Amino acid sequence: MKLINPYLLAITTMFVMSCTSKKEVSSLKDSYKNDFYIGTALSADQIEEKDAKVDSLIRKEFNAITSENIMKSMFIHPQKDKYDFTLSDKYVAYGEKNKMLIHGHTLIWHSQLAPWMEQIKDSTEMKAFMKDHITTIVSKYKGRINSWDVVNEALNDDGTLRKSVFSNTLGENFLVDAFKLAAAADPKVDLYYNDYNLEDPAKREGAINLVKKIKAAGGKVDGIGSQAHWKLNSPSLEEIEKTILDFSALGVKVAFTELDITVLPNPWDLKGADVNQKFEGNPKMNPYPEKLPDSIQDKLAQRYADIFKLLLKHKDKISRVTFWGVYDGQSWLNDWPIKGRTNYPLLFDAKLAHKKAYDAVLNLKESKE
Ligand code: 9MR
Repeated sequence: MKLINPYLLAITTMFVMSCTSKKEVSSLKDSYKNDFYIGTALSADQIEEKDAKVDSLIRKEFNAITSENIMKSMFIHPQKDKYDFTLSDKYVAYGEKNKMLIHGHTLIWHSQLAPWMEQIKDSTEMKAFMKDHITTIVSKYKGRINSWDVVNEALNDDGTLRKSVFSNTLGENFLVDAFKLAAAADPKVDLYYNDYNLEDPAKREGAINLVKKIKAAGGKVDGIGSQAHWKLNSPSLEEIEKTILDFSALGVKVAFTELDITVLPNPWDLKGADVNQKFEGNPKMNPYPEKLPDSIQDKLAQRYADIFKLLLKHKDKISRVTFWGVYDGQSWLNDWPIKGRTNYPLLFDAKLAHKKAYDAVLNLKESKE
């Protein structure tokens, strides 16, 4: 009988152990630490660390955070002479405690405005509002927040300026004013324009023109955020790549700021994230209420792998990739465009377990390192 070589056995055991421990310590943020920040949007409960399991997942996997809702105008500035910084203070403290990149979302957006803001009638009132709102919030967190979405979703899908209380009172100049005010309040913070469907050529062109105009008028724009609310088969990798190249050619950073991938049918073929679109439900529109079939799970994993492969190719141009939520159960896509569905757009499932898509994103790195 042949004896087992003890030397060989020790080497093999060490090898197996090192592979296992590597898998155990792997995380998104560590695997991508030399490429770009990996972020997540945080809900109010997550900022307040209400669920210890979710909290340890956030701290393990992500090194950048965005406030999903709590810094929007209606929450942070509910009345003309009243700000409420209770949750935003906790949010910034959370990011500092965990040494994360802290992103502020968002200063000027037509949606989730406090009712009193909707009543602003003319340019004088609007200028006064913007000066107070932007200066107060940005100065308060000066040196503590790393980057801001200064203006969110100013464009229509055809690339023209969206009608809003801002454009109605100030025209396109509201963007120039917003970027100037933010830079004056914190000259070192990174300032972003953020929008969805930017991979569509017409809207992309609109964003490029907007950023050029803001810069030409003396505004500082450091980056463009493509929200990246995407589908299994669109936008194409070609359009995503063009977007990265076109934006970085403007001399700004490119961030993917609200990444998620819907797997549910959409009869209206909606793209992006216009929050004004709401539709009544239909059971046929909710085909996977219990479990995502393996075939779709595989497609989702492949889609994420394809996307991250492309992002890695252009890592020198990309500052941050942020998922819009930590796990599937909390995603806004369970309630949009139809309320009460079960969607599977992120890398962690409703029970916080890794999905195939998570492994696909990590494997891109581990096969190389
Ligand atoms: O995820 C957010 C959801 O909880 C809110 O109900 C919704 C309200 O407008 O906003 C969602 O986040 C949006 C983000 O702030 C801007 N881009 C589109 C996002 C999805 O609607």
